[in-house]
Amino acid sequence: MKPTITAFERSPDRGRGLARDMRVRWALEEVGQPYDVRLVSFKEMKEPAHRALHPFGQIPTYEEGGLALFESGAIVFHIAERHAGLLPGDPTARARAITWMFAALNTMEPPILDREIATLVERDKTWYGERLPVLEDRVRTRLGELSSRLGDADWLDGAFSAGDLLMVTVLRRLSGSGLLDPYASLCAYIARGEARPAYQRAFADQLAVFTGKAGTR
Ligand code: GTB
Repeated sequence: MKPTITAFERSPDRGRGLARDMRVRWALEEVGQPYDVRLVSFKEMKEPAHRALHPFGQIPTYEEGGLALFESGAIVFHIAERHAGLLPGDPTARARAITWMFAALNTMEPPILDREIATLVERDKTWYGERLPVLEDRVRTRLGELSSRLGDADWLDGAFSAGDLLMVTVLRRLSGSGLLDPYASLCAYIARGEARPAYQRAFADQLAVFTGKAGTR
């Protein structure tokens, strides 16, 4: 059955692929699963019909037959479990790839998000100038640790996996911040992810929403 996902009708990122439907689109493209997209406004997201799918009134959601999911990580995991291509078959390699999915969302994303939120909503606070360097140091610490682990490998643990997919989407949230600049291997890692044909299709589709040229796949 063809799944339907939700995405912003008008994404605040202006088509830069930073909203979390991007990771779901990318996962679906990696496994070759066609999907439909239902675009929702900020108002619709908070209405009962959408909250029945997503208790927090957000995007993305995923509907497939009688199944309704929210949380981008859970959706990507579901896609990776149901289709070949995003998780290794070997049980131990699979467990390690899943560990990287959690690391992306639970260890890397929180400090990146804390910094991003501060730059968006705390700029006018008297303490912003003191807080920002603290938040940026926390991000740098994680980037340094991740960079050390990646070394000169292409992907975090052998072949490309859902762990890399989530990690690349999380790291992309730092684009334009300058924080990635000292980490050439992480920049190359992101570029490798972005060069994947499945990423490019997903990116083009979410950009088409912004430019008003969207269809369904
Ligand atoms: N933990 C949830 C998940 O992973 O699915 C978080 C979902 C979430 O934060 N959704 C956001 C949302 O619906 C969109 S992605 N926000 C509306 C609301 O809460 O009312 C977050 C996002 C938004 C904008 C940008 N941007 O402009 O760059 C980037 C990321």
